[in-house]
Amino acid sequence: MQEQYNPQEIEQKVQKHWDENKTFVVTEDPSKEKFYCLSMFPYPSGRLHMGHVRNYTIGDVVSRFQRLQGKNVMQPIGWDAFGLPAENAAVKNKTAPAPWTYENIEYMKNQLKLLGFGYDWNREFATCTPEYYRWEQEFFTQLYNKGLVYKKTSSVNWCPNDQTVLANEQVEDGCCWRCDTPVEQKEIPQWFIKITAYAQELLDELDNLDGWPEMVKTMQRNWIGRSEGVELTFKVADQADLEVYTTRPDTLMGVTYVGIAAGHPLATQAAQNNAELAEFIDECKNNKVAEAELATMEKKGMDTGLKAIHPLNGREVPIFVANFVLMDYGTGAVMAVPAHDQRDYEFATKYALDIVPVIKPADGSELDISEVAYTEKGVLFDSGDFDGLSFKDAFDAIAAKLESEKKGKKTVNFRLRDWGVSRQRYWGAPIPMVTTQDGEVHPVPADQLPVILPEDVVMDGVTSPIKADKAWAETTFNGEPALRETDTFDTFMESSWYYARYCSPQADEMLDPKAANYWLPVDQYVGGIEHACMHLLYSRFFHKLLRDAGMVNSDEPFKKLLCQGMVLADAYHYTTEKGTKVWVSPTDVTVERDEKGRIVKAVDSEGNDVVHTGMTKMSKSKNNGIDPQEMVDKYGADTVRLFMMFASPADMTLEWQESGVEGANRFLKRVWKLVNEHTSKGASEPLDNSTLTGNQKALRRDVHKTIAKVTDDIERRQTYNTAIAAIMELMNKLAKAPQEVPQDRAILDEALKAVVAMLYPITPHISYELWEILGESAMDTATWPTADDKAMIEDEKLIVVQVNGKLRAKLTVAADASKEHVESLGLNNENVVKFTDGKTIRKVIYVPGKLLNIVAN
Ligand code: ANZ
Repeated sequence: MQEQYNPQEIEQKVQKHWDENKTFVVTEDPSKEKFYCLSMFPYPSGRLHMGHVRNYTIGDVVSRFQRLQGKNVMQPIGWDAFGLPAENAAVKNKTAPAPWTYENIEYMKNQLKLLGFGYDWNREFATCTPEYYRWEQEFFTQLYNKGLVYKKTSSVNWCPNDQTVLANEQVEDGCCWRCDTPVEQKEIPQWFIKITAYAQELLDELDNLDGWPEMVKTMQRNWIGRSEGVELTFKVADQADLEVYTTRPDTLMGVTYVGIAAGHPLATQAAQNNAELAEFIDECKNNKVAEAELATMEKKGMDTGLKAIHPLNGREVPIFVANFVLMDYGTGAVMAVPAHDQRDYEFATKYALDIVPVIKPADGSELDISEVAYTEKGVLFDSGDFDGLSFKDAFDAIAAKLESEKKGKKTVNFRLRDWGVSRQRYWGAPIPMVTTQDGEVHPVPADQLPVILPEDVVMDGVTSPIKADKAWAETTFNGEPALRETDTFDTFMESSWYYARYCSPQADEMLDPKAANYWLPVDQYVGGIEHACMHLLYSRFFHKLLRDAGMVNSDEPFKKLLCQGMVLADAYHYTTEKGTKVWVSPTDVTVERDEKGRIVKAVDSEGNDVVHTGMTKMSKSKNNGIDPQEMVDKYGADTVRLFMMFASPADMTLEWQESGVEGANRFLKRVWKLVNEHTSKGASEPLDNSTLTGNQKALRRDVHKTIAKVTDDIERRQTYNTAIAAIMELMNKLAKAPQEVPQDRAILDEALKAVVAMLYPITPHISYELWEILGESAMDTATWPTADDKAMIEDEKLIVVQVNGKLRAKLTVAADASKEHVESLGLNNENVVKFTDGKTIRKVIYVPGKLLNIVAN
């Protein structure tokens, strides 16, 4: 037995034990209930950061808890290993992305082990290896054969100086990050997967995801953006018909012009003999706008000179190219109703176009469009046969009329676009397609997969090595010369199915359906909210593709989702003479606080006064990241884990405070001390319930109530912080509990075992060690403590007696005492009588087991 808690020694020993015994390696066992717990796998950037530590600690707590519940728990880990940072690092360090990535993986793997996460390391893989991406390549070719993949030209960021495509992150303030040249938009052919074919299902099934945070579901619903509207036709003299999509057919009689996107064929047509218009179109194309900016950006347009004929009243309206109309939404054309749409209103005001109101407020109030459009749904007027109709009735009536005249029909539209998976970068999985000399594209036959990405390359920082090396692309297809696709997949491809590959990571096929169907769906997924849309939607989509390919039999990949909050830390800076801000790491700052804990002075290690800007997300730019490694070295992994789980609810932001870490460390020392003091006195005798005194029973009641609360907090409420608080409270009571007679020791023995077991998911190393010290064996296969219902029953209750709202007496009664009995005891209590004497008792209210309230005057 050891006097001092020595985390480094214990953690090393226990981790070695886990490694050697392969404690967390699992296989399919149909006789056991399975539990698949997954934390989003890391990008191997070099070192773990606190965000990782929080994410992985939560996942590990869930996994270990489920393990003690007797389930067959799989918790895998791997590496999301492709991506742009590796290319940048390779250029900077004059290496290739592959060795940089593999080195980082080795380093971070060791860091994960030092934190004691219970992973099944046999399932580890990195997505940048051909053993992984070959299945993705094969699957892509199958999707192509099913018609779910197509090629289309689409715009990319283009640096005309470097002659290269830029990723969005490489565009800074509209300019190339390398040479500062203004970035242009360039149309190039790219590959798309038809996620839109699954839009309705992706939307509908959100309703079944009870274990997902409402916020994430809402974000996905908005991202998918289903809208119901009408597609209708405007005739254009001597031109093809112009289709528009509207969600407000009720406003049809208020149309005063039609807006088309710069990329619309009609715009191209009109620009042929109109140089000014052609120039304007070019300008629009180069200004890529995010959809969110559409509402606020300056509205610009130009008349095409063409006229559209209104489908119902036959009037001619002008056709404008307008910068707020998107080419790839709806039909790329809008019927503009300036009186009732704000964008149209601003545009019409600017270009002096007519504004014709046709909707008025349903409540009879005055219509006012002198400053802004009236965009509410109301009642129609000046709309001929449709006057007086409400939105819903007008929608149906106008749609029916258009339909009967073959001028339009109801349609559903989605904001969701097909998934563009081509990237013009090197460090990604090659897209397995070839082009023969006749210009035809073909998927690479399965027996020629994988298309391997060469790893031994030299990066010049501009051109992808597989684009620079012409020989790489040369191949044959059916004996004929062909060229390979030199674009690589979006790295979201790899992260869309890794959770499924973990079920059979070595299988000589994409998935072993038996293993996949045993483990899937993931029971608990843990990760950052920043993935609410892209990753979590693409994975849901991929799961449905896998299902439709017969590989899995479930509809959704993740049953429950927990999005952990960000980790924040204090940020400090000073300003140099030249006016630049220098951010100073919080570990280099000494602060003075006032009696309320507010910072009154902060100085860095060089004596500079620094300004405290509050708690912000740990980030490089604010230099306020705390290195987990340093914390583990200083306090041990268990302390870091405990602090992380205790400092705030898992889904809320966590404020990193070293004083809090020290507090967590002190708590573990107290647990260590109490267990050791207890066991140093030798074995305790068995518990004998029948002989316990009132105080002993009360302490046992606390123990079992704590077990019940902690179990519920961890399993159902997922409020790990309150579970830990309850354990801490119990520990305080145990530390004060008398140790005079043998049954005192028997109760403490039971209580300490419960405390150690309940702490195990959170602080597994110290628990492992203390469990042995308590004379038990193998914590990892122990069972979670169960609350004893009988121990929780109170045989006595304390009743507070009030007279006219003031406390006058406290009564101890049997827990099952009747209302009448408690009332009579209360009313006859000496002190109560003093305040009721001579008065009339008006009312007696009894709150069972708690309170007796007497009203007298
Ligand atoms: C006429 C109208 C009148 C509209 C009115 C709105 C209000 P959601 O709900 O997002 O589907 N629209 C259609 N295609 C567009 C495109 N390619 N680029 C920009 N805007 C486009 O939006 C549908 C509405 O957005 C449509 O309904 C159309 O404007 C516009 F008082 O048509 B509306």
